[in-house]
Amino acid sequence: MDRTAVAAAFAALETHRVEIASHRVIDLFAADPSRFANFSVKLDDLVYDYSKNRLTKATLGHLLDLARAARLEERRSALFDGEKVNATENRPALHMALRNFSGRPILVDGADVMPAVLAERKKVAAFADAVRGGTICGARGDIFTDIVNIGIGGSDLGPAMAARALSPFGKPDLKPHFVSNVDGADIADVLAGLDPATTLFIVSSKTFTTQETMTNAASARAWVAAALGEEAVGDHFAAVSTRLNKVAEFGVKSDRVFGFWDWVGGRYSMWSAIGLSLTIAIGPQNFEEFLRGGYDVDEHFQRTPLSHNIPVLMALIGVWHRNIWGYAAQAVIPYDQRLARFPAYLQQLDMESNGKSVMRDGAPTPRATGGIVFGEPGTNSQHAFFQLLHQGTEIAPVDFLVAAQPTDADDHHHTLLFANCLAQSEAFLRGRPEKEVREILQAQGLSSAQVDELAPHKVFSGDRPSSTFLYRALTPRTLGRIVALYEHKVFVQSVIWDINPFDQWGVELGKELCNRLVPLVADPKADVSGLDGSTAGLIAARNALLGA
Ligand code: G6Q
Repeated sequence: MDRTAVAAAFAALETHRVEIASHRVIDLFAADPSRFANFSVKLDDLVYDYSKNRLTKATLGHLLDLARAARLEERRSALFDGEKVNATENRPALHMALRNFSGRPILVDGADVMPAVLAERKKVAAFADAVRGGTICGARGDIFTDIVNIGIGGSDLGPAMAARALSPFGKPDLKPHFVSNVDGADIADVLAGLDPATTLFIVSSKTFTTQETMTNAASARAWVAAALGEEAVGDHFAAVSTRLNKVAEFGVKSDRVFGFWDWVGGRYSMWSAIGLSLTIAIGPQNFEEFLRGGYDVDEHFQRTPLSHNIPVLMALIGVWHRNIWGYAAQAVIPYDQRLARFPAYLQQLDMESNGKSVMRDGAPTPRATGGIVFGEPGTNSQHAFFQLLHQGTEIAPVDFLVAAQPTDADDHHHTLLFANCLAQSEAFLRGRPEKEVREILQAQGLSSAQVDELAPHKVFSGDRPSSTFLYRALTPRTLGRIVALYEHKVFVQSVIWDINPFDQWGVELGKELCNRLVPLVADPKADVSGLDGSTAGLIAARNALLGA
């Protein structure tokens, strides 16, 4: 990247900010009756409306200059060409190969990975069909009714989010469950409702060393063995990993082990065999539709001019908000209850990828990188934290996601849901000025003293940014598109900030310190004098509470 050109593009954006600051977005709509058409893009049935953000054609021009200065197109080619874009781990990031329907080869170190990708997908599909059809069953011949995925982070959040999102595409007599936390309450609560004879566990772990997953897998194994006998274990476990030797040590039958590759990052792995639980839940055909949704976006991202390229626009608008306006948070509000886990999924995708303070060459970043992502479904969030979004001192741009029609719910409910979604984005845009508040209060018959007292509390500044994603219905293909749009958005932002979005060294220190603390926590007599005062004090306080 040309850092001087990037700095110049940022400086131009700063200057432009001053020019545009006095324009209210609602006035931009009044001045341009085609604003919605001019500032929205379609990808098949998905509409991305970004017209409610404070930006004009000139803003987009400056943002596109920034993208070019950062050599976005070159970096995008490097990503898709399988270059080792994850330099600190010396590997490419090629999750796009997992959803490549082009028939074109994808090379890693000169070798086409597609034959192996397709073979593994076929194996997953055959296993999923056999479990769904009852030809693969439990040790006592029972048909599986419950699938428990044991995994964490990238080996949990994607499949868990998608299984919930796509539950109408599931089989009523086959329920997916997800256990992730090392807190024993997690697995205990899931197992409490299950019958070992009809439960299949999938241990999902890229490394097959993760503390939480290995601990939960051991507990699940013991639960099966206690109920059905040690010899039954093999019939009740499958595994997904890149470390096939470690899986063999755990005792999973070799024909129930599914692999993927180190060029698939954990948080990008739901497209791989890590999606096994999801594939069993919704069936291989629906899973393929999900993959096709991802592929639609890969094609769109690679072939659409930057000015109409949805992930590029999402990313640049995010940079405009983050770096030029200083907004530190981004809310993601699905008006779609089944996307309840989408904000959590996105938190990992975005914050683990772009929560970095050094650039690719190790130098400190000169400007802010990834912000805080949070969200909950609407309408629930309206009754919780929207107060701050409307009237608080922090401004958090909002992404709304909403379907045109419900997948299988009541139309009247959906009309209300949809109207709520639009009402919120309209309120963020329009606000309610003091003059209007006063008129309303006067019309309600309040005295002028009462109006003076109440009016300031009822003013909404408005002019708060939001974007809306509208899609026909939450189908597997739509979900694939939504996930891939955000993946590429995160990538584009990493290019602008010149950071590596594919590593996650920030999660290592805690793991290391935990390993050191486990024996000190386990043994009340352990010498904790080498620890800081708070950590030692908390261990001692716990020991006291336990009477140890
Ligand atoms: C994701 C991260 C991380 C990872 C988990 C689980 O990008 O690498 O969230 O997915 O730590 O790791 P394993 O799959 O190796 O158990």
